[in-house]
Amino acid sequence: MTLKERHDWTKEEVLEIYNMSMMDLMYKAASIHRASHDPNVVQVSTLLSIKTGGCPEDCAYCPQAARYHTDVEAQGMMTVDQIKQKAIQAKSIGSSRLCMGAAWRNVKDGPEFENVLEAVRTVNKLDMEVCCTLGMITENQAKRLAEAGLYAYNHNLDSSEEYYKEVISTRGYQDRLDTIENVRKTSVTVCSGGIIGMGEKVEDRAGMLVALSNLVPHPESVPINALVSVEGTPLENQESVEIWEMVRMVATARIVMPTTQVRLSAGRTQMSPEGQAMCFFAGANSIFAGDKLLTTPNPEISDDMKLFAALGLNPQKPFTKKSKPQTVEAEDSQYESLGEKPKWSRPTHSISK
Ligand code: SAM
Ligand code: DTB
Ligand code: SF4
Repeated sequence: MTLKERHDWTKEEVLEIYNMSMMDLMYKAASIHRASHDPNVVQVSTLLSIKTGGCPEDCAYCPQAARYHTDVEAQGMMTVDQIKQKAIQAKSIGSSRLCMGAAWRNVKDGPEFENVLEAVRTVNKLDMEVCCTLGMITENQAKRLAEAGLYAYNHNLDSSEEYYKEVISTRGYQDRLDTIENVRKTSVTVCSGGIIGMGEKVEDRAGMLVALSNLVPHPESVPINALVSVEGTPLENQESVEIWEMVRMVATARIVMPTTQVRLSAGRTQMSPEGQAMCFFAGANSIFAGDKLLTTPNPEISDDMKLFAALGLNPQKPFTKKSKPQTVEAEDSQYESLGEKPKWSRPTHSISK
């Protein structure tokens, strides 16, 4: 069965899928999943916060926003050597990808970005897929990351365009789309998804999936996060999502974006092994492993491996979906730091949360 990538899903169609009977929904999603993926293989990635906290943005869900009083201790940029050690550790637990996160609104040209580029070169040479999530980036910054050997760039749409305004006021949805477009001008793959459980309506979840599936081509990976409600953030009292909602969201993402890797991301500590198994059956084929996400807890690797063994799942090998990028050394680089001062938007609304 070859499945045509559709970019014209309507919100009504997506809602109809999301609201199907659970048995029909899981069966449909699992059938579509099998046409493009090995159902017994799950990608394992490790997250690493290379610059933590102190972020100027007001994302209502995020423990790293400087303006909220959370337990997160701000930490400056890690050295390349520290990052390399963490990458080696991640590889030893079976991760094929390292995703490096920085609590930045956007990338600024300068020594910290040069450090990130060097870290990308170093981790790519360890034969791991390298992903970065650094906030908004320009075309030149995306090209420099690609040259260093970046495999993927994560930049989430987070919710529907309408609900985004309720949880973030310091940047606009279009800035997110523009960054994704900048990544698309390079060979770097796109990782973009969002969060459920922030108080949004089911229509917003459908709206987010429509926005993601409108991207041409579809993002190679789509993380579905369940909100981790952190004390001190505006969303601290949000009730955790029910597993059924997670299964529905994963299954719907799988159906509208058949060849994408759908990642069961934040929120797994709240999910039973059986609940996670349902998500894998419904088309999730990627997880974050290791006892920490960026700043919040994640299941122990030993528990994940027990679950993999019980279900007969195998970790995906690196570069299964796309070949390893070449690393161009700094001295041979075609693109230089432009010292850009991009004008990312400054919306004027305030958030209701
Ligand atoms: N600062 C960069 C940015 O916002 O693009 C990169 C790091 S940011 C922490 C990456 C993503 O983590 C966010 O877009 C959001 O989807 C997710 N995230 C942050 N806090 C979360 C939380 N409490 N629960 C679930 N997901 C969260
Ligand atoms: C994504 O969609 N989820 C990850 C990754 N991309 C960067 C981040 C989850 C963060 C959860 C909150 C924390 O640990 O700080
Ligand atoms: Fe900053 Fe990213 Fe957290 Fe928003 S999600 S506050 S941009 S680290």
